[in-house]
Amino acid sequence: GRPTLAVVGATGAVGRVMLQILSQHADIWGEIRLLASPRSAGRKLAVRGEEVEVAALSEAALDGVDVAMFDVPDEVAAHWAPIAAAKGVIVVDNSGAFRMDPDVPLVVPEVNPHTTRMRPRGIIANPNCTTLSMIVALGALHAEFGLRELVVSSYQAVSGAGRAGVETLRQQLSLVAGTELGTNPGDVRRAVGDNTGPFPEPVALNVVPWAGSLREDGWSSEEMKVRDESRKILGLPHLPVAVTCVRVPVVTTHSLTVHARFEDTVTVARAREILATAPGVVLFDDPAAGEFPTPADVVGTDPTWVGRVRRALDDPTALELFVCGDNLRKGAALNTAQIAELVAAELSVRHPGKA
Ligand code: 2RA
Repeated sequence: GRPTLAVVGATGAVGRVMLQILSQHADIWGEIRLLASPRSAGRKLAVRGEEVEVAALSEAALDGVDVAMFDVPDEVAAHWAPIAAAKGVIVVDNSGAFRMDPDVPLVVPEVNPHTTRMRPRGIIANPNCTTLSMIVALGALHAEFGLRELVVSSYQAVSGAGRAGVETLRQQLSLVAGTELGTNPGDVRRAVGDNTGPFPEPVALNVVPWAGSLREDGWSSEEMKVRDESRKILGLPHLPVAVTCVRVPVVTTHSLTVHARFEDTVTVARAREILATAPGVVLFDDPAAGEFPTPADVVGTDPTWVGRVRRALDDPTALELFVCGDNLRKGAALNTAQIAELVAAELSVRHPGKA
């Protein structure tokens, strides 16, 4: 029969979007099993138009599974992905636990699909949502122009921090709506109180220059991920990357400003042609007509949207871009689903009788 899929972490922010995507894409899977922590077991979720009961993740729950998509905290993935792989399950993992492991490919199907098969541990990693929100557009430009340096700033949506991030923003917005807060230092903080959820500062009526945990020399874990993952995906281990990650009061869809320097002189005309034709990218760039992507319009869509394409004023080898991508779709669930679909196609070629 067709391959059996397990969705591990089915009840989370990404898991929910995953179930929608599985209901919208070609129906290539046999059984789809929904797994989560024991706390969520017994709940029923809709996938492919049917209610499926969530089971607790256990070794037995992985019996007979061909491919498992994991969207769980790093430590849960670090423990369970190798257990699943030892049972012959091919794991597509969206945690940070394996992304930089040299024996685990970090796959973006539009950019490096060939690496999917290079998986000695039986584990394939899905990149972080911030990297994914820009990398399809950058991969297309790199293939043509040869990337030499990247300078980026992110404008990250609160759902990147999961359902708790979304609940925190909504609650804070309800506390500040209709007030004149935002006019005196600290007034938003006092109104919001200790309720900053997964963020170090209030995110309503604010921007917070922080995502993730503290790393060496003042860098955040999110900034290190953008640098390390971009280098690995593009196959440019020494690419200079300067990055600042910032949280903004947007529910879903990460945005980035990008300064990309290339090997040689670039033209906006050629860059626009590449972006307009690259699979997975939409060029939406006509400032005279007021057209550029914004997260409020991009949310819920699949592609990476690119606007504000300009040549750097002081460097004819560099481009400036504004990029938006839905962090729960291409940034997480969609890319994971695309990888799993590549694996399923590979399995059906290997076992034609089974497919
Ligand atoms: C965030 N990228 O937006 C992170 C987590 N996946 O918080």
